[in-house]
Amino acid sequence: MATWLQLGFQDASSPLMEELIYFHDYILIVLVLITVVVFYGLFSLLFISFTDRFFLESQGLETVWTIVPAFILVFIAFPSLQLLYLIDEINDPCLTIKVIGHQWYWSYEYTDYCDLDFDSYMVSLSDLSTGFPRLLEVDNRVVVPVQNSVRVLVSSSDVLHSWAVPSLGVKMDAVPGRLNQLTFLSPRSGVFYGQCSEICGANHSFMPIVIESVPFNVFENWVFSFVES
Ligand SMILES: [Cu+2]
Repeated sequence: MATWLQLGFQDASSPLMEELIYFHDYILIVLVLITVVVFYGLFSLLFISFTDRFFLESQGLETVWTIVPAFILVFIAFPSLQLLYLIDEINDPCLTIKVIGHQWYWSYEYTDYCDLDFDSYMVSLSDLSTGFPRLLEVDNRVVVPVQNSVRVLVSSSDVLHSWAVPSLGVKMDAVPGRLNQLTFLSPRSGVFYGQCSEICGANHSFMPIVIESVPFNVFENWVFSFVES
């Protein structure tokens, strides 16, 4: 969960997010190096008196400042593509959840074990218990088994929404008439918060996502309790 004045990413709760943060840090190192070199060049132009104002053409110099950036771009492009394909990987999921975006709540369907479906509304401020995060808690959480690959099918019944959980490193557009797919795996138990990430109307800010990652037997009990009630 994001905390007050947090500027960086949330802590990773999935291998995917760990890779994303690692890639982000790597890009930042490249970025800082380039910025330093460019600014050094700019300021040295202002302050040194050795500049040759009649220096017109240099094939050698132009070759160098074309090849070097191209080389740097290759070193960014390959890890980027690798990560892109890693995100798309569907690796034998143990569970499939269908998520439908509505104005303004999410509904979830578990159809692997039985016909289990429910709506997930935000808990309003007046109903919120002490200790729960404001505008992020929902009445029905999405419960998933820990250490298992979970596939999520995302769609919408009305307008564009986006199902996003930052600490798991997932964000998928919910498009009416289209079924999008993502997978995540949470190696640790916990509660992960997310929000709709595509502006969808007046209550866009009030349709959060809460994922509860629990051991498999707890997950089974949750499924049974749902079916019995
Ligand atoms: Cu929205």
